[in-house]
Amino acid sequence: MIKLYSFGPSLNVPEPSPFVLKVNFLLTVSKQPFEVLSGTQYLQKAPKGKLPYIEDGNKTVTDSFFIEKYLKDTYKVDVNSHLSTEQKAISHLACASLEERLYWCIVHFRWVYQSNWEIIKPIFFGGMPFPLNKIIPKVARKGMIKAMHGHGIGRHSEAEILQIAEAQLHAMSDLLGDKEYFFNNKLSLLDITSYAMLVQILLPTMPSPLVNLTKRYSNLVTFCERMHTRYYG
Ligand SMILES: N[C@@H](CCC(=O)N[C@@H](CS)C(=O)NCC(=O)O)C(=O)O
Repeated sequence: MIKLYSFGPSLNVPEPSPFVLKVNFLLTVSKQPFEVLSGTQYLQKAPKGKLPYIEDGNKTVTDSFFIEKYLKDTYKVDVNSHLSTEQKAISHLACASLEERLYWCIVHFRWVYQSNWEIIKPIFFGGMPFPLNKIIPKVARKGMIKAMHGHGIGRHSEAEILQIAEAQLHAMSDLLGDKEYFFNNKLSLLDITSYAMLVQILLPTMPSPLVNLTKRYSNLVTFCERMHTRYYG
């Protein structure tokens, strides 16, 4: 059976990592038997130092991109099989854009935005014994801020990060329109990736300018609620 290594439900979402949630979603809809192993200890064991990764027998696959490819190659799990060549190309570019841009806006409003950091700190690190519960959050936050600087998002002001988020949400909203799914009235990877991102903004009780901005796109809010009820209700 496939083992999926994850953080585990928190912040009112099935998974606080959009990448883990994407893989969980893919495995769920593929009806592939799988087991979820949750906990931050798996981050230390992760071959690339990030979650998700999966184990399937003696095979280990890391990164949601390679896991998606592995599931397609090995188990013929292909949620994009109903897409035209052009739709596949749009889907690929849109998913990559959400994962490389919108994701980092979400990270900013979790790890840098002070009032939300105060919320996530006890949730993510509160279970650690003293003095680790004092040291690890500081180290983790510093590491995240360094990663954000390396990526580039960390060099922008909050107002600029919101402009980046707005461009992403606007494009997503225009592409979805009043449809139920992005393409052909049927679930595809872009729906899964979009849901996995949007739910991180809309479901946790962590107010921020990013939440207010996202709520202005009513079709995205409805989409996220519908996907959540249908697949994780
Ligand atoms: N490209 C990777 C991204 C995975 C990723 O960024 N995971 C984050 C959680 S959302 C992580 O494990 N971060 C831990 C760290 O950077 O120390 C994928 O698609 O799986």
